[in-house]
Amino acid sequence: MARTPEETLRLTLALVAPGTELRDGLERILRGRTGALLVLGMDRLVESLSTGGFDIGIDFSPTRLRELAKMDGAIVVDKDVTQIHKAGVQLVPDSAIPTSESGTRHRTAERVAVQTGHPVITVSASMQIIAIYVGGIRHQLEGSESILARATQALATLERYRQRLDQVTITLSNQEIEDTATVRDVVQVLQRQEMVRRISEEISQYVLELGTDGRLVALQLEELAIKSGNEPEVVLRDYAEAAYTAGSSETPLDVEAALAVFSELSAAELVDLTRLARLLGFNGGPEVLDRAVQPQGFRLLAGLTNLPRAVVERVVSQFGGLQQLMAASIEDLRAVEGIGDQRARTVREGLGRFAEDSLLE
Ligand code: 3AT
Ligand code: 3AT
Ligand code: MN
Repeated sequence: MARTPEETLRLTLALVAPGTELRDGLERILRGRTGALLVLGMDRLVESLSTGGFDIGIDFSPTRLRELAKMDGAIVVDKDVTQIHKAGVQLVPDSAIPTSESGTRHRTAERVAVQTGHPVITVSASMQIIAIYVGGIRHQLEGSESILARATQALATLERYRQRLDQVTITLSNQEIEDTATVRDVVQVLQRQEMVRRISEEISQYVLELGTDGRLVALQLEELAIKSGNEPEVVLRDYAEAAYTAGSSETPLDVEAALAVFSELSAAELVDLTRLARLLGFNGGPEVLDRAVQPQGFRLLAGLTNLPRAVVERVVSQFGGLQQLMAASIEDLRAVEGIGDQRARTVREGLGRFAEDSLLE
């Protein structure tokens, strides 16, 4: 399947991240002030746009790249940047392709990127900048300091979002145990999970661009990102029957479809709790937020250690709701396939602990 320009850009950003041979070579060219025009991909089309120059066919290295960049013309490497195929070539892309650049190097780069679909990298001799062209996109590389500054700010935001998510998650768990959960409790968790996910995604992008300069950011991100078992999917599954049971919806929720809609919500829709309630099948005004709902128990069960997914599924379908599950004895639990003495006790004690914790709150 063809990649979108955005996906290709992401991959290219990883290829030129600090710590890579390609970045090393580009930095050398920048310091040498010669400039460069580099095509990342070799095929018949690139061949047909190339005139003059030399067929090289050697392994890629940063110093070789720097030496070849002293010549006029473009350098062609393969898409993984392991081989240098050509140097000193003049590229003649279709002049009908519009370009907003002015210098001949950059006009050529923009056109070749559009025409071939390969990423094209320029090092400007006159402006001392490195740019990546992919499809119609131009992305200027930044120094690690400025990316780190933005990453640090985003991490601080993530930390606040994560704290708030933890709060609303504890609240939901307590209400579920006491059978007093409302639509509001549920959609608040969904909202906070998605806010955490979105800012985490932004930070992953910085980590990719930072390469070896991003190790610390990557560690902090890992620590603050959403815990597995507390994803929107689990919450949606827990309440897939809720609107149906309440008579607000004709059918149970299609969790996959709801997830797809959820991840596409605009920032404005995401802060609107009644919009999120509609996602669960509760249509109407703010009053729907006070409707009582009961979970299936997927999320709380997932929080108990060592239970394989298949066993969680069976337990949930056996009891059909968290309250019934809370009322189940060890014998009841042991009757479920895949649940022996040990697991029955784990589930029983785990749920008991949730109940105690919730009374202590
Ligand atoms: P020098 O001896 O270096 O001046 P050259 O033939 O090696 O000439 P370069 O590739 O170094 O040429 O290009 C130098 C500048 O000439 C770069 C660009 O501003 C201009 N230039 C080259 N080809 C074209 C073109 N087809 N249209 C407009 N300007 C061009
Ligand atoms: P700088 O910012 O000055 O580096 P520019 O976009 O102003 O880039 P120039 O016209 O100054 O570009 O050309 C600089 C060099 O770019 C000249 C030549 O080595 C290379 N170059 C320009 N056009 C082509 C082309 N069509 N194919 C290969 N190399 C080219
Ligand atoms: Mn120039």
